[in-house]
Amino acid sequence: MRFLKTVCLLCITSLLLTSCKSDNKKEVAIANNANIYVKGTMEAELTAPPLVPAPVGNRSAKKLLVNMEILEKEGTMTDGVQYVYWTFGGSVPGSFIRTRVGDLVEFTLSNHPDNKLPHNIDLHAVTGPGGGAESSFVAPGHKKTFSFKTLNPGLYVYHCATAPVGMHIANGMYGLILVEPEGGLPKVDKEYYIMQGDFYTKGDTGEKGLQPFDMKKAVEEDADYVVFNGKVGALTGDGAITANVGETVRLYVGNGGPNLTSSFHVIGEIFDNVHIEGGDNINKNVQTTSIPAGGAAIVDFKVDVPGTFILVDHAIFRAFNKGALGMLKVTGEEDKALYSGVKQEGIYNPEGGTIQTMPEEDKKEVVVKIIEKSLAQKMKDGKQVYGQTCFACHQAEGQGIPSAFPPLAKSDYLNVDVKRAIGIVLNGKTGEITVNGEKYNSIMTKQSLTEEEVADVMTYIYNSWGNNKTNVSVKMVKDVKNQ
Ligand code: HEC
Ligand SMILES: [Cu+2]
Repeated sequence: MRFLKTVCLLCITSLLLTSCKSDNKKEVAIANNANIYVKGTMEAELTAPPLVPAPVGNRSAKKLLVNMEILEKEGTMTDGVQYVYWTFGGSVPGSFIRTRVGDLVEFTLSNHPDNKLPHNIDLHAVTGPGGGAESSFVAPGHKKTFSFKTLNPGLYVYHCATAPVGMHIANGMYGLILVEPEGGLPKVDKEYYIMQGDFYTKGDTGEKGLQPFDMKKAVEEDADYVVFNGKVGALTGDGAITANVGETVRLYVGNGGPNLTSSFHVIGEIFDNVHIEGGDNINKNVQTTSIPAGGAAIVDFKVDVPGTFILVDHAIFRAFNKGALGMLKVTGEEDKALYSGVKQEGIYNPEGGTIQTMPEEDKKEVVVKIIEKSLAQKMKDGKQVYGQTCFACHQAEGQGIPSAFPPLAKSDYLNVDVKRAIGIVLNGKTGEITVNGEKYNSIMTKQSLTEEEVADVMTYIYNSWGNNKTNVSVKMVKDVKNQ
């Protein structure tokens, strides 16, 4: 008995000792960081997304002055939809702050006199009560200064923590602060700042006008918009981030929330390295990384082939219906050994089991004689084609989806020019178009339909939902095809 007790005691003591040891290591590291000598003062460079300030490199720890101004201002959520954003530094997400471990950050938060509300800041990089929130609470027309030492390297979210906290965050009050390790992160060619956020408006997704915040939807986590960098399309078109073939790209990705976790993914790329949750752990060869609300990740990858790579929240309806979609445009030489593009396009014939080349010329001869179907028959067949292909984008009643897919119901664009409409279905369409006064700038892919199917589906569309009742014949389709 006595012997057993002694053994047990020994066990427990050794267990305690080992666990103390690993705790100690961390404490020692942080204590060391706490002791890092601060040499000189400098003003922090602050940048609006998608840009980041220059790397710290091997500069020594400094007293770093951060001057941030809070601005409440109206901005564009998507075409025709305005929103009053509350911002750190005038942008959503707020200005990027870049520090190194051991810096003594002297933070001054100014609340512009035109603002209506008090605000503050909670930086996850701060070791201290409320992450600075208590010391930084500031009324309009005032400023507050507090300081903190950066003890833990990593990528951290900051946000406003003034009640109602959820509402301040939902209105755009979040951003990222990077604490680089001693000597800085490994050098890369391009660095960008991206932050996801979910937004809740009184009107439905895409409903026009100045949209107020909707508390009920926010509580129910029923987001109208899920976007990168504060608005639909912030990172598409002219806003796309860029790189050249052969370069390494690092993305500092944050998630402001307030509610939704991001399944961050770049279509056509694999992350070579992911600093999981913005910390020290590096995971390699990752397809999609999970970024919690109030969390971040650092991802990097080399771009090997040219093209447009789409950044998404892979909870995919958010990408295609709520705005969580951005673009990385890579220019440079193709490398067919790495990515071939379409090698061969042909007709798949399950009966014969072989792939043949497209017999474009022959086909023309085979279908010379076509007996036009009755309107009723065309409507029936066209409806089926619609349900199989067009429906996914243009929706069941041809109503479309605001700022993504134009309506086919009562579409002035459709009704004014039947040849053009047939051409779009035959050849696809890119570039800006205006339908019923709304602008669309997206991509409709070429539909692989027979001429008869095109005639049927166009007839169905023209004879539904208040359109002009054109009866589209196979001959009309042929004419457009051959013109
Ligand atoms: C993958 C999504 C998608 C599918 C599937 C699709 N479209 Fe489209 N369509 C679009 C987009 C996007 C545009 C706008 C293109 C632009 O911005 O240049 C468009 C534009 C159009 C237009 C002209 C604009 C208008 O509203 O009148 C017509 C007509 C049209 N599509 C018909 C069809 C028909 C018919 C089908 C099915 C056979 C179809 N589309 C399938 C996405 C799609
Ligand atoms: Cu606030």
